[in-house]
Amino acid sequence: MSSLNSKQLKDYNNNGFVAPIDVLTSEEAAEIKKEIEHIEKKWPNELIGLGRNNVHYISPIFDKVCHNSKILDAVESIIGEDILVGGTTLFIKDPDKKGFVSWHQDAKYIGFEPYNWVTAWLAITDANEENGCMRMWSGSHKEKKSKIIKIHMIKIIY
Ligand SMILES: O=C(O)CCC(=O)C(=O)O
Repeated sequence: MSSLNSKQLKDYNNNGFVAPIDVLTSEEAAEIKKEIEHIEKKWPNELIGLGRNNVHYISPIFDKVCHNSKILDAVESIIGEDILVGGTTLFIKDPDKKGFVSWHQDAKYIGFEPYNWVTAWLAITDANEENGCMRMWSGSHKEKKSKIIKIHMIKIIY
């Protein structure tokens, strides 16, 4: 079922993104955060580097996120009902870490062509400019792929 209205679709086409979309209840967000903390405690070296990719393969909680009907309905509004999850990535922003994600275009790094896929960026805790929210460069999807290098929540690629 498509869920984006015509204004949201227009925003998506003009800006390259649509936000915010209310997806998780606070209970669901808390469950996901608890799962991350559980994995970090039980397997302290797993959610590091490439280990942050595709956690939905091993975690039923993350698998559930991939099947979240609110996300899928929004994705369907853009690419239709034939949907495949291409991967998930965790961007864990611990308060004591100074890391950052520089400007980049996902198309340059993800490796799927043609570029008819979408990504869903999902905040598990409150995200703001002080603690590391995502910033989008409005309209940059209409420009050629940039030469900006990616240095380094959940991202789900549909
Ligand atoms: O969460 C961020 O700050 C960046 C996420 C990101 O790079 C991405 O979704 O491609």
